[in-house]
Amino acid sequence: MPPDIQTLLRQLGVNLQEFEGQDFHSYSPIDGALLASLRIDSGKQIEQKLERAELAARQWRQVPAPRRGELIRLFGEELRQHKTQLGELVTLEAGKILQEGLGEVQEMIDICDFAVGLSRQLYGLTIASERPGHRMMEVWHPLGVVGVISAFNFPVAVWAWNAALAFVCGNAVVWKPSEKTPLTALATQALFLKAMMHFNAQNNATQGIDAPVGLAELIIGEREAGAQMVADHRVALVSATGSTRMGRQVAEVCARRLTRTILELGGNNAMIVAPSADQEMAIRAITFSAVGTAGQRCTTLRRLFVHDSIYDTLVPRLKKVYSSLPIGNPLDKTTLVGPLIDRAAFDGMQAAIVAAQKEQGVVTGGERVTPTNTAAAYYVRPCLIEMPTQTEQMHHEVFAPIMYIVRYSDLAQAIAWNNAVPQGLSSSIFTTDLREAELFLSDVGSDCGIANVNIGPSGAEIGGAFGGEKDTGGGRESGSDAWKAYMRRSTNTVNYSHALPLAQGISFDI
Ligand code: UN1
Repeated sequence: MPPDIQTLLRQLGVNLQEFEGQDFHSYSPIDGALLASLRIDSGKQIEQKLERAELAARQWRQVPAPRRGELIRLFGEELRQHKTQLGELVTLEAGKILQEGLGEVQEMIDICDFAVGLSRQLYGLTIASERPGHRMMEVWHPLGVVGVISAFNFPVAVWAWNAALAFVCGNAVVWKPSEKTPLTALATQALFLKAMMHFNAQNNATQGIDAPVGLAELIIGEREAGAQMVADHRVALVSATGSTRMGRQVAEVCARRLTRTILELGGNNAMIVAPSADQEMAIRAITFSAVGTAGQRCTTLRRLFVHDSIYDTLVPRLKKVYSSLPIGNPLDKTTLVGPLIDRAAFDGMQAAIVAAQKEQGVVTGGERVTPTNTAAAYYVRPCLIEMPTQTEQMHHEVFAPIMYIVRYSDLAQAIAWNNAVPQGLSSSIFTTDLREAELFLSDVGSDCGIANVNIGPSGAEIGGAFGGEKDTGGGRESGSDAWKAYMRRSTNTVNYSHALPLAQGISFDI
């Protein structure tokens, strides 16, 4: 039985009637069915949300960081309790297979755990002062309001990577989700508000400071709504995930008002399969990275460089795997490839296939398939395109399951191709040769934010910093020390002596 949207939303704490209207419609990519018709926020409502968020940030920064972590711990609990429902909603609204919908919620839980630990570790430094009787230190303070723009393909996890860190760092968060996935955003917001309620109930007993109204604001709207948020002087950091075109616009506006950004934009991720590779493993990794989420991850494998000596065994085996991929309803347990998000994605894919053919590409797959009751949806057989060399078309990110394959004979050439595209998110090499692996990871190897050995380019864990270089935008989210982007650094010098020595040995006697 497919889950019923009304029931799911109710279980997740969303009263849909509150948000219903005729401004825009949310359709399921599974069968094109209307999921909900919603109101969009007016400019004035967005203004009020930003105002509330600013007031909330001023309050929240007074709460000790480990206590802020407690709120995120409670939110993690809500996610654990509602993992199945939220995962199903992700599948209904974004079309990814259920395992991936659940995996996405698991990423949210993982980042909550990470952020709870982090809330006791927002470490600064002490620095050796050159002056006697002086102490220098570095302290991290909250920024204020953090604006998050997220894309349809990870409709809830991307918000969580940003928001969980931003909250423990003492900020309020205003979220503008993709207009293609408003329901998962409403559900996430409802779960967060529930965690806030539990947090504030604890405070009744301990007389702590409450999680204030406005700490998490959600903007339902289209492009203009995001633009209003990005341009607003109260937003101290904009973290945006989506196309390079969108990111460039965000960067321009933020640069003008000298505001920080974290940009996580297009990827055009490659894998090199070297002669010594474990081919069994490589084939599994290639298939998951290239066709998982129907090729709609920013980390999706899009370019495959196969060594000449193994090309004629590996590529036919890959074609065989591709020919029997289970494509269909993402709620079915046996499905591995769900639908594309919409018709525009399908059209973009078909145009890319034609462009690659003009460049002598030899195409396998890529055609539309229509499982039962899906006439209004867009399912495709994932596509392999064998190219004579790395061509112009391969420099573009096409958000669909197209993988270009090129033969190489010299590793230096393959690494040069890996780096020759405008994007720089993720990359990988399959090899058991230590020299090749280390070269790929070295200063002269992959120029991407993520470089893996014997793992595909997608499916990163939350513990590492996530993001990439060049047209990918340069930002880092999620693990490692990415939290520092959500805080401002203050350098403090304290003089505990009775003299006033100046730095640089300057004497300035009056
Ligand atoms: C994205 O597609 O925007 O590494 C994020 C991965 C996931 C995140 C993808 N953890 O594939």
